[in-house]
Amino acid sequence: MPSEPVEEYDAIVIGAGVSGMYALHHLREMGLAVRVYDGATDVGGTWWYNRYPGARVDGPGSPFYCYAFSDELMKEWDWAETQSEQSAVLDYLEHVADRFDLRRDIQFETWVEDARYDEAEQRWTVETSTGVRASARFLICAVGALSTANMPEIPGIHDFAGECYHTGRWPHEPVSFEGKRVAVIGTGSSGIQSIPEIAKQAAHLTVLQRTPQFAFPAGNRPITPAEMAEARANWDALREKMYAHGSGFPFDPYPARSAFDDTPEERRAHYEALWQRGGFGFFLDLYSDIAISEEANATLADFVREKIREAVHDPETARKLMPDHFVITKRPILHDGYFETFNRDNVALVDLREDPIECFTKTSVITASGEHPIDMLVLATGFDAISGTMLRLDPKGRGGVPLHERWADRFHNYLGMTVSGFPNLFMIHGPGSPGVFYNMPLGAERQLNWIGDFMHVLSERGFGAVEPTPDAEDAWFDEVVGIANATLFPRTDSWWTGANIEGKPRYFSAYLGGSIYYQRIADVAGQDYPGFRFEPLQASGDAKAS
Ligand code: N01
Repeated sequence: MPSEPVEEYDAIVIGAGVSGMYALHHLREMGLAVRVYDGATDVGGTWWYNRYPGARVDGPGSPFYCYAFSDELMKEWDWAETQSEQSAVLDYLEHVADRFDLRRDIQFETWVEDARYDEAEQRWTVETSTGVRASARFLICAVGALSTANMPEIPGIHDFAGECYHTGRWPHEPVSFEGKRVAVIGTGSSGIQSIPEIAKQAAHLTVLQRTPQFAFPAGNRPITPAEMAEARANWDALREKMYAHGSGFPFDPYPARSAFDDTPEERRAHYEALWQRGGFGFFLDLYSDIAISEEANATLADFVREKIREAVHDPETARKLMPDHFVITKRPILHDGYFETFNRDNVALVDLREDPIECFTKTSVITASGEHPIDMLVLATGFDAISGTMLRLDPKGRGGVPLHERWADRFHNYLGMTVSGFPNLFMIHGPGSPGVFYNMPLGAERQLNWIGDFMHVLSERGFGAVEPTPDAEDAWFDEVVGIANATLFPRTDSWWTGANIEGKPRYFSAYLGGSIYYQRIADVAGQDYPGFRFEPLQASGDAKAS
């Protein structure tokens, strides 16, 4: 069969989620020919896939979990709640796609199955699941930091004959729990958001918990019209605040006070006030040493453990729910009635540390203590995060070397966006960037603005290819790890450290410096891009360049 002709673009974007949508808009505004591929049927990425019951923004939330590039967009969109439901975020993203006419350059239901760099042409060629082949000078990987589902390999799990859903691959058709015996594996954000909702409907719910979690009141509430009007009226100043704050949200600067600057009574009162207020602001108004000092951390951990003890009636269940890691060193979770759910008669908790899963049968899960008959299994088991989807794509760089070889020991990168041996490839929210530690729509915008400027410089100066030097990557690694190692974060097993995926390089791969990162990349541009190696445009690449 003759192969499809190769479509030619300036840039190919993989992924039509929050980052890919802005990549398309921004690069198209620059006058580039751009094509986006996505496996889903519409825009939204993570918000298209994660439709499990209870799915909501579990970060600082609306109205500032949004794009900041368009004043009109900010001013015309109404957010209903501080912790927007998944469907509300998806509505917003669909509106963005309509408003900026994005869909005409996106090919949906199309997986990029292979991406290869051609050194002579200085271009990337992609092969897709629909047979379309395309080539472009630049490859933008907007593949998502939390998009490759972690499917646990437990003996017999494939024999289980009941319904089985991963929270990150939730069906688009309604799922009914009525009258069913359901088991949920996993008590991260997805588990803790969905468990109270499933418990309300199911005949019986068994929660299979490997690691107990610290969770904080979501404090979700309606956003009043007056609040929306105020946000719009002050948008310029709020956007400046978003740019300045380490989280990318318009908060006041982090407090500079140590937990031990207060008396135990004052400290408790401070925690109690934050607890009553709820929401992600809890973590932004904490003491400055909570993530640095074991002793400071213990003051908050003890406070939350006390709250769990108060919420859960059965002391034995409360004991099993007691987390023992440093608080906030696994992704902090916002909950709405999670701990109280264990007071229901139809909910049972299995502590897998004491009572591990042995296997699944057609109709049950068997743990060391016995058999639990179930009709449905919900896998809230998370993702091969941050690097996993880049590795699933596994682009082939210079000499045909696949990324998985380059990343065998660690996720070599410079500025969290580029990889040596992979010229003209840019990652959004990849390892080495703040990614999940920052307001992700704003972070994507800031990275893509930087990338757009860089592309412009390359074409102005007649360069055909650019990539970082291995030395620059090593120095960046030292910087990323150096910042993380000054905190307690790397000392806890989490998806941040890669500990949830067997065989994955174990280290804290996100840039923890918040807005310092954006200053760092601006400085690199201001100093004319130290750490990069440039290659003149080849004659053969010239013919296809825009
Ligand atoms: O995944 P997780 P998630 N046997 O990795 C357990 C974002 N998010 O989907 O802790 C038994 O946090 C695992 O146990 P352990 C948010 O950033 C955003 O919940 O590894 N258990 C853990 O309890 C979040 O942090 C939103 O010991 C197994 C759970 O499964 C990130 O996504 C909503 C197991 C996985 O928790 C990931 O959250 C939801 C096994 N074999 C999520 N394997 C919104 O903003 C794993 N576990 C809307």
